Amino acid sequence: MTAQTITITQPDDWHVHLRDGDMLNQVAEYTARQFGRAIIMPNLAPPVTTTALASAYRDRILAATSDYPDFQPLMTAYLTDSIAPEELVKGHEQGVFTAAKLYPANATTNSSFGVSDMKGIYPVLEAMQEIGMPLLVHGEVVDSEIDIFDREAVFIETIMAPLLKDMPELKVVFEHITTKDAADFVASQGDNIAATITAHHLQINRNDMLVGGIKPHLYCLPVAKRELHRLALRKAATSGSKKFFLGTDTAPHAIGAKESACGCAGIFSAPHAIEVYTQVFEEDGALDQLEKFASLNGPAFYDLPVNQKQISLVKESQQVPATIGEGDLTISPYQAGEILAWRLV
Ligand code: OTD
Ligand code: ZN
Ligand code: ZN
Repeated sequence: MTAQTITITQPDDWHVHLRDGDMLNQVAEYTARQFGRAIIMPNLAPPVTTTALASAYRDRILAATSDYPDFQPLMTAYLTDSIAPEELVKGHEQGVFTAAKLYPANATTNSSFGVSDMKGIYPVLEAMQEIGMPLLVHGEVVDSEIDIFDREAVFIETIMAPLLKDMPELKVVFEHITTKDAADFVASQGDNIAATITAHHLQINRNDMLVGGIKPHLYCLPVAKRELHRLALRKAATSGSKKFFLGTDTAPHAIGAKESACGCAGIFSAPHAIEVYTQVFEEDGALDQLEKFASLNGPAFYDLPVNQKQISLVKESQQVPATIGEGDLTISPYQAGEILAWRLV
């Protein structure tokens, strides 16, 4: 008997952290070997705030992925309190910036330059609304009084809903949603609002991270929530709704930075991302919806053509390596040492 195989349009990853320097060179090919395009997050230190910085970063990514010459990094601008609307419009017109990223100040890794006052960047958001440039949002409030597990739900109420009321035509991607609240909110909005969902948030809940010993490699932001939220995310991803698409939020940190008294947030899921998503869709009896989520809904939202190539996955088990990379940059990948059901051909 030959193993089951599925073939789909090549997917894209609509949310990726590739880092820079040696780490970039170590991790970038894992994304480029699976995905046609990737939305590149701008949270470098210092962040990618200008067209010139983004253009130079894109060149470094292209150099790091030269074995995959068809791979296209799509760049994003990091919004700050002081970014000028003209800079964004210029970068978008020149084909450098595909989108702009909103980090509430200090919400996640390298986000201290993020936005502290939404109203302060309204001129920027109005310009984006005007030219149809998507706003990508890390949707968590950062107020110290708000419980970490409630930060996404409170963001919807206090920031996202008022923003969409003021900017009804703005295209917004609610990135890496982790709650039923966010899935329901996105589903209830117009076609200009969509969301990415990570592979890990479809598989893990907060017990996986905290029960039986703390698992630092499953710590990320937004943090995994309770089981009812995981189930709601699976329902949204596999529903066939064009509002939900693939974004791994792969975010590599060296093992030492994760296994620490103050461990960094981030899960490195790039090496086997498409296999993990495929497994999730198969488990939910929704393999027929995988191509929409992974390869069609994203380009439709971003007004880009779908990829010409196809990829195939075969139902053959494989073991995720215990570690990836070398020396100081050794990383523990998502599901290190575990067995996956599918393999990218
Ligand atoms: N979450 N880690 C990182 C970013 C994401 O919020 C995110 O997009 C990172 O390390 O850059 C993380 O846990
Ligand atoms: Zn984020
Ligand atoms: Zn991210």
